[in-house]
Amino acid sequence: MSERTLVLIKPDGVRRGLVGDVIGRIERKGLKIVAMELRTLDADTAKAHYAEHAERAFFGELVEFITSAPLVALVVEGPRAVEAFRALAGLTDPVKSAPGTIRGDHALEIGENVVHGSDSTDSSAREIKIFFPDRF
Ligand code: DAT
Ligand code: MG
Repeated sequence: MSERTLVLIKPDGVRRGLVGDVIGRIERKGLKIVAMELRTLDADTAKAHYAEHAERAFFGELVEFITSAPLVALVVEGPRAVEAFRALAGLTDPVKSAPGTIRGDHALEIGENVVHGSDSTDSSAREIKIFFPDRF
């Protein structure tokens, strides 16, 4: 059964010229891009997106970073798209991520780990509504 996930190519990924790499991996996997936009987030949108982390010590830094420069937001669709993209992305900690994954190939720091992918279909529904309120 087809599902949708929200993918972000975070400001570090855009700044480092990794948009093509990430999109290429999504397409080669067979997932379909059904929405895509380059934009700079305002603080309220960033806080809404990361609401589950509001009490964490790194929340301020996280909001600062994700609003610091343009990111690319995508809605990606396919069979088990949530799990499929999380597998492409690798683990939250890039050093623990296997080479061959986006984070395993491109990052060293937890705070600058190139991409976001929704962690469940409940999360993807919530996140897609934040980024593309009128589209789905
Ligand atoms: P993921 O992005 O793999 O879903 P998460 O939802 O636990 O990970 O955290 C969201 C983002 O917050 C993560 O991509 C980077 C940042 N983050 C998580 N844990 C962190 C930590 N211990 N220190 C700094 N930033 C952290
Ligand atoms: Mg998460």
